[in-house]
Amino acid sequence: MQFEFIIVNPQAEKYVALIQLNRPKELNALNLQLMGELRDALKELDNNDEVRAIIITGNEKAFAAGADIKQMADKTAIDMMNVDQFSTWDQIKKTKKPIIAAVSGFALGGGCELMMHCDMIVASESARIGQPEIKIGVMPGAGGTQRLTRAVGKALAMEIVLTGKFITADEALRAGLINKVVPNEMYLKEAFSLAKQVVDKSPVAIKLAKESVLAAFNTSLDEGLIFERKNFYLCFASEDQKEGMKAFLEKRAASFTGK
Ligand code: DAK
Repeated sequence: MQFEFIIVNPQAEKYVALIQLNRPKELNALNLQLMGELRDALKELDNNDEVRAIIITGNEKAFAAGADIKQMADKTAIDMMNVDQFSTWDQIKKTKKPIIAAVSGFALGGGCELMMHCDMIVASESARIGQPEIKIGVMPGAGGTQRLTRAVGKALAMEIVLTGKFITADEALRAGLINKVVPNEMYLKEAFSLAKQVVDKSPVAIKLAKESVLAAFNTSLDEGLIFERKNFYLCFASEDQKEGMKAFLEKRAASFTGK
């Protein structure tokens, strides 16, 4: 998979794909081409049976410093509305395989929103996270007000969105926004280690479990419980369920095929 602004390795490790955002001079600002490439890569990786988890990363200085301000500065409201950006955000949302963000440096604006679209987040100590759109006369537009508020609660979300302040990785961890903070040289390694703990499980059960956790954001508790139950029953249609339980009873490691 050849792209200009992202580097994709479908087999960075066994069953684990890596997408690296690659506009380092612009701190990985998310221009439209990069977003289109990200959409196409995610779609392809989601359909690739050899991929069971996807890591999205940037570089040590920046995960992504937001949407490309140069590209947006002169746009009208109608231009913004007509740009096909949501196809990428929608693709991230509908990707069935787990996505892990490996974040170092700036994760701001659209970069923070991209990070929050991922299922788990590993950050380096130097990560600086925020929604600074307010400082340039706008506000979050790709889910920041909604996902951040659900993750960290109203008080901190208001502070981040209304002042544009950055929070540190430790603050993000304490607020429940991210999974782990590790020394700078470890964040990518830690993301692979987390991915490894996912990809040796049943891909069928992983997909159904991811879908069920995400359903919690859009349903009442009773609806969510019904959804979960149906996905639980569906696991029993898989060979992986038979293999998983048989392996447990035979006291051996299970070998899951995703069937
Ligand atoms: N866009 C374009 N270029 C950027 C950029 C960005 N967001 N962030 C940094 N750069 C560029 C800088 O212009 C500079 O380029 P040159 O001047 O060298 O050509 C280079 O990257 C290095 O940046 P700095 O010189 O500023 O580096 P510093 O270390 O001094 O500062 C910084 C780093 C991250 C604090 C600073 O660059 C900064 O404040 N950047 C802007 C952060 C920001 O405001 N982000 C939010 C952007 S608005 C939507 C989808 C998405 C969005 C909205 C709607 N829809 C689907 C509806 C998202 C909106 C946003 O993210």
